[in-house]
Amino acid sequence: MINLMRSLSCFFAAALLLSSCGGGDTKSEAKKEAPPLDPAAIGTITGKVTFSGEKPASRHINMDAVPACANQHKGELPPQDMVVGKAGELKNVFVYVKAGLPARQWPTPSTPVEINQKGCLFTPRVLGIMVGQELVFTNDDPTMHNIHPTPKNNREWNSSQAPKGEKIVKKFDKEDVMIPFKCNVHPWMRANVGVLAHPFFAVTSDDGSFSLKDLPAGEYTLEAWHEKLGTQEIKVSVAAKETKSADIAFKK
Ligand SMILES: [Cu+2]
Repeated sequence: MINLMRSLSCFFAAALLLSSCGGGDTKSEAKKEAPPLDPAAIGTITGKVTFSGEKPASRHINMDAVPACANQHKGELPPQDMVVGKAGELKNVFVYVKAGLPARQWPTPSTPVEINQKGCLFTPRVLGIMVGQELVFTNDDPTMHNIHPTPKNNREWNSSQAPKGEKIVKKFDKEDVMIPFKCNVHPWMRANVGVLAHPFFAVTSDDGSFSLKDLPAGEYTLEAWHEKLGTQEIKVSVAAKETKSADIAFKK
């Protein structure tokens, strides 16, 4: 009877306070950070992303209307949305683990990531951050910029930044692959940010390479995202202490 009374009062308390009874607060328990991974049980996936075929149409950037920015570039500025090397090396591909990770919490880095506006370009153009990690915007230009993300899962916002103005610090509280950013003043300015709840993502460099380090041994689905070419998925398994090679090819 006492147990029944306790259960009932617990039920009503829960209904009134929207809090759980017995077994602790599972939400806050789930948020506790898991212990570090065993270094003997992790591996690396590394690879190269290439593009073959006919390049999709891509626009040259003409910023003659803004001499303060145009002056910062020598000659014609090549397209930024499709950067391909001589052997098809594809730059600015966001590669990340889409599925296969163990269910656990991954600590949010305390170091922020930065996007600078210089010569009327967002730099870097593509990057990844974790949920809750700080994203800092700086403006090195002697001109006003505007930062305007249009997310799928996070709140849309829109902030203007004065010439060489105060930095703007933002966070995203939900996963989002990818968030497009634009500048409402300069229509060619674009950036793309992937927000994930884990740290297993990379952006390909000039040589098309990427590396996903400290992955628990397992079988994964990787997705590669490119702003003009869309997405590709591959399955890769990595064993403990292994460095697995996994190349990704985009064709058009
Ligand atoms: Cu701008």
